[in-house]
Amino acid sequence: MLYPVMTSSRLLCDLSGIWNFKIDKKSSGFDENWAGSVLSESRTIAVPASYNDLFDEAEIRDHWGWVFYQRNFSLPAFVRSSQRVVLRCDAVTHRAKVFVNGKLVCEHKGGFLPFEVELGNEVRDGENLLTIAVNNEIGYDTLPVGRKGGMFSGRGAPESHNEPNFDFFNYAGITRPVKIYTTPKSYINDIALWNEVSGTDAVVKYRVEVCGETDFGSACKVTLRDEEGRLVSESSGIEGILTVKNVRLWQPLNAYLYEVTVSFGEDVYTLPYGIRTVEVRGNKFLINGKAFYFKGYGKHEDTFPAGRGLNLSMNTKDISLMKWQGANSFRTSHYPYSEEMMRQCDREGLVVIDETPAVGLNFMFGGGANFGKEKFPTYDPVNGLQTREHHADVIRDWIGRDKNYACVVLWSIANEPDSYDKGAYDYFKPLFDLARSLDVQKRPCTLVSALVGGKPQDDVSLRLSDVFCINRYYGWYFGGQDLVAAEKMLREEMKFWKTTGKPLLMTEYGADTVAGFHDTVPSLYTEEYQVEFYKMNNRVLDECDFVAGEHVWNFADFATSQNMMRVNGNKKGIFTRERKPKLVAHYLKERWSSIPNFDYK
Ligand code: BDP
Repeated sequence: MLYPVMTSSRLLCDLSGIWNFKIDKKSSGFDENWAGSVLSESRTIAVPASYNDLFDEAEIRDHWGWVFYQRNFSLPAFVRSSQRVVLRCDAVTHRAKVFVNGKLVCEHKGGFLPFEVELGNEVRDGENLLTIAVNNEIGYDTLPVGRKGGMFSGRGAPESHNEPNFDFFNYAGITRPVKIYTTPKSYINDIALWNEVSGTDAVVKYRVEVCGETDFGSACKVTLRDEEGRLVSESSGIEGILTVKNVRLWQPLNAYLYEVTVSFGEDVYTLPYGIRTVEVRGNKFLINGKAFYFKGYGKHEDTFPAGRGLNLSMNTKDISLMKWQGANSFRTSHYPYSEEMMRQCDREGLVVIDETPAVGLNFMFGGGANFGKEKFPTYDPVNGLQTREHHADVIRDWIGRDKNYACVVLWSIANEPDSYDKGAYDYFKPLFDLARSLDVQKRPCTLVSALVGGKPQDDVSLRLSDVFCINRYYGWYFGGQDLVAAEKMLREEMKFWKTTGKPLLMTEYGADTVAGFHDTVPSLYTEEYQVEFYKMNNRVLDECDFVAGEHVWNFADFATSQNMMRVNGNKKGIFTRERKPKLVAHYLKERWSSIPNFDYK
């Protein structure tokens, strides 16, 4: 799906701003047809944002079920008569029903990817009433995975609340902008770009999907311009190649973006495109033919008080901090991030491991989905996960959205699924096949593995992934405060990964650290311990020539559900939630500044 932009043929209108808002306490909003008229007793709310932290009421923060958002819009008559009008929601978490003037125009499941609907006769002259009902319930059939109720359900506590099977707050709402854009009646529906580089030259291949009534192939024209706007190459037809002599490559932290413009009939669409190659060869991860070393973080879209709401200024700040620290990459743990962030990373040269919202696909975690109840295997056909089809749909939409970004170099199909169970191969094999068939750039695929419920030797990732990604907490959950023992265990495990002959990325390792806690000797939760923890782990990683990168957990402290393991959220940040550095931030800055992006190993 194309990111909506304004061009000489398309209008774009961002409906971000102040909307009306009401939580559906009694689940009566649909029966009472709230979408059919102006919401009574509503309050105002910012869009985009998660609603949870915007009001000072536990009832709203912890609400389970539907909430209603509403606003008016009107469209100039000349636009409606001459163009297609499309309503696009960039992300509504987790489920949405969209109504225009009381009529249901579309429904969507999945909280981190865009969806859109063409508006026809539903739009009338003058004011139109737009209502978006949003649901935050998570279950065995949603991504991320959770369940209804909690550990005390059935013992007097209310059943109706979310029990996430993942370690981040279940923020919900209209978390990214809602937009209206227009196109001519015959229009460009999608563009896929990929490239080959040989020597100093490159060819960019393209495929355009068009809809409408014009004479297809011949009416499509494509140009490629350099950053100064000079024409580099042109072609025609819905498929073709663009030749680029003396190519300027997109490089990590040294981005270069060409501009591809497609015109079809009256329609025009322009997108930036970085030319680079990605390849796994032996135990190296190559970008533009050179062995890249990932330095960076697992992150979250998590700020106060917007929750997971698009926060452009914090994204800018985060990129600045990453560069300050000498990092070159991050993973979109544990869901696809906003398109604005992806486009910014393309511009800034940040390398991205792009992840689906498939987190919590694991019934082996102690306090997780099956707490206090009978344990079922994760992939049990009746009582286990019911996410297969949805996971496939998500992969289609996710690669459809992110396929052209140069910054994306690796697809992560899931985070810490139950990858040791015998059902894992049957679950994941079709999803890997699907991702590989959809991506015209043929990027490598992976899943991110924990060490819960099996041995590395039995991990299904060994049979499916091009690159192995592991989350390991030696010196925290494993080995606790005994860094000497933890170091031994990590070194021991690394012996196995060396035998695989493929690159290994440490995608998570970290220790909870409360900013301001100090000691002369390293003790758990202090800033000094976090430094010693990373020094120990990095010492081992540095010994391993097959380790192609280190992503610390986490970039910043973040909000989680409340529980005894979390002191007002997860405190493994290198930065606080407000983005102030902990002691370890300076250690990592020194380390990463002296590690080159290429040929470190
Ligand atoms: C890993 C998860 C991550 C958690 C982290 C932790 O991938 O989401 O936040 O552990 O415990 O298992 O801090």
